[in-house]
Amino acid sequence: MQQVSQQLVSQPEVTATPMVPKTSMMPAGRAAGSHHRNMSQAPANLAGPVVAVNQCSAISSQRDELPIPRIVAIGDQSAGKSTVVSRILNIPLPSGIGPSTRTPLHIASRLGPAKAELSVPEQPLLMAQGDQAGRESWEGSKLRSLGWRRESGRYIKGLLLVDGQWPPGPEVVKTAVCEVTIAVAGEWNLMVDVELRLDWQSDTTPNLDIIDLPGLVLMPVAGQPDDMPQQIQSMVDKYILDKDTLIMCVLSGVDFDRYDSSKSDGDLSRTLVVITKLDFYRSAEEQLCQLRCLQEHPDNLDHTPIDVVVVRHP
Ligand SMILES: Nc1nc2c(ncn2[C@@H]2O[C@H](COP(=O)(O)OP(=O)(O)OP(=O)(O)O)[C@@H](O)[C@H]2O)c(=O)[nH]1
Ligand SMILES: [Mg+2]
Repeated sequence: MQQVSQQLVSQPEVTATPMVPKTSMMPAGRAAGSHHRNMSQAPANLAGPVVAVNQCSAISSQRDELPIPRIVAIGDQSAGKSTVVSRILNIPLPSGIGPSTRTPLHIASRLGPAKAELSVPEQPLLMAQGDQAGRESWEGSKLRSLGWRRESGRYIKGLLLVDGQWPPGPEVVKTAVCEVTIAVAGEWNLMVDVELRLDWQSDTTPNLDIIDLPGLVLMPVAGQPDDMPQQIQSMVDKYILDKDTLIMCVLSGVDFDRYDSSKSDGDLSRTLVVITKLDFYRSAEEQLCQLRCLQEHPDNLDHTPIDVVVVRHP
């Protein structure tokens, strides 16, 4: 997890706040396990790095078996989740005012031969009831008219040009995500728990799973059922349940007061906080003041997230 955090910080447009990463607060005694024999020879201030190097060596032989890091992006609606995910993986994704992400989008980024495919399970695109049950719905046939194919229980759209050239054009992913979102969730404001999967592979892409979720809301808007806020919360709860998943909690810099650690893992031990939109505050002083608000937030007095990073708008 710390490694992921460091990758984020090293993005050109990202700067870190002074908050101390949780992993660096580990007591030296606990870090120096008996199986790290070199520890006794290391100067005290190098203990941490030496342990880390030893641990890396110990696991390097099992490297192929290490699980792919998995990050889920959560936060309030329009906080900037998709924008941050776009920047991490360099994939232009739909974003904008109002509910933009309306289904979970699982991006499976892998190192390998060029491949870019968006897919969705076929079930929501089949007729549910009546004589026609199980047959392709109007939305399914519309998708096929837009270049999607039906294969192995899924609707799939290839996003590379026929010659397989990497990367896909700048609008291609956005367009495909919008097409399939409309097919499974309708034209308007509905959110549905139907996971889209983007297989994204090239010789320059990292091995990483990121899931971009719909944003949390307090109240339903026109066209949404009354329990839309609870439905979205359930989606988030389901995705953050896995103890090996890192939670990237995206906060708008203009809405700190709405931060609530109960929306994430309670003790924040799996949470990385990303703060967006500080550019709304013109002066550096105002921006610092907002950062202090977060650090002084009661929820954070007892718990420290893995890291807090501030992202700059392009
Ligand atoms: N000024 C400014 N605008 C931002 C920043 N980050 C995102 N935005 C804008 O905020 C709007 C919402 O961004 P999204 O990335 O779609 O937000 P989201 O959290 O994914 O939204 P939902 O999927 O609807 O929950 C877009 O118009 C972005 O361009 C930022 O740091 N500064
Ligand atoms: Mg979004």
